[in-house]
Amino acid sequence: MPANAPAASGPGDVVAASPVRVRRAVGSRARRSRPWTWWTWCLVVGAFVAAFPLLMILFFPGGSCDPAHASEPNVGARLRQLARAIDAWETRFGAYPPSRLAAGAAEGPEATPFRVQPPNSNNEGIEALYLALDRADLLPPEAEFCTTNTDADALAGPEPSQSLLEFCDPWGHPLVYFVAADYADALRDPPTYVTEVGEAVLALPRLDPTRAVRRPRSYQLFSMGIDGQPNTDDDVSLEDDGSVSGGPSMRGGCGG
Ligand SMILES: [Ca+2]
Ligand SMILES: [Ca+2]
Repeated sequence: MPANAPAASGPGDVVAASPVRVRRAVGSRARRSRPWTWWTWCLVVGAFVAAFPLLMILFFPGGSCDPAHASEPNVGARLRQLARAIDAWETRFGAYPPSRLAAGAAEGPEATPFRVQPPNSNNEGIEALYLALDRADLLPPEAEFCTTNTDADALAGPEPSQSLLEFCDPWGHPLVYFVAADYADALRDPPTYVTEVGEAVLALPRLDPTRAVRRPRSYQLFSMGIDGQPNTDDDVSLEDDGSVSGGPSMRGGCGG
């Protein structure tokens, strides 16, 4: 041992004699308590952003009328939910729900005429569908998130305060509904629908390339699409086999 080396006679002396080991111990404690680095935050934020769409689908499967959440898959899911309710109504009453409010006098439960305040025939098909499903207690669970009242009307009579609602697409436009019995009248005199921005448009039953009416023995239910104009290329509709077609991204096989 060199003459000037300190004597290692106890634990405190060992630490004092090993400065490198002391620095390593101090460095290890510093690493354990060091706050997250910028790349750790990037990983966490990136994982949340990637998972956000999945969380939205899990918690809001039917989408909403908020245009910020609009997408073709959402409107496809919504059309299918309504199709299941319409089929249930048909099974119970032996006919598809009416697309005329006056038909409430002859079809469905509590068969009484529906009177509208202020008097109007806007959005009539989809309003009649909403009322039919509502009175049969067949509204989809998500209905409260996908209704609107673009023409600001209400039922008159025994329920004066009940708004006359329409099912809407994710862009806030009313869905269009026709039952087959009303196709001919609608082709001669197209009903008026009021879009999310208050524009009045005329909606026709959809035709196939041979100019024949689609779904001739049941009903038609479709979204006017993001342009808010019926019978254009971006419409999203329910087909005979229960699939959903139309809209820019639907052509690629996105079934909603
Ligand atoms: Ca209405
Ligand atoms: Ca359209």
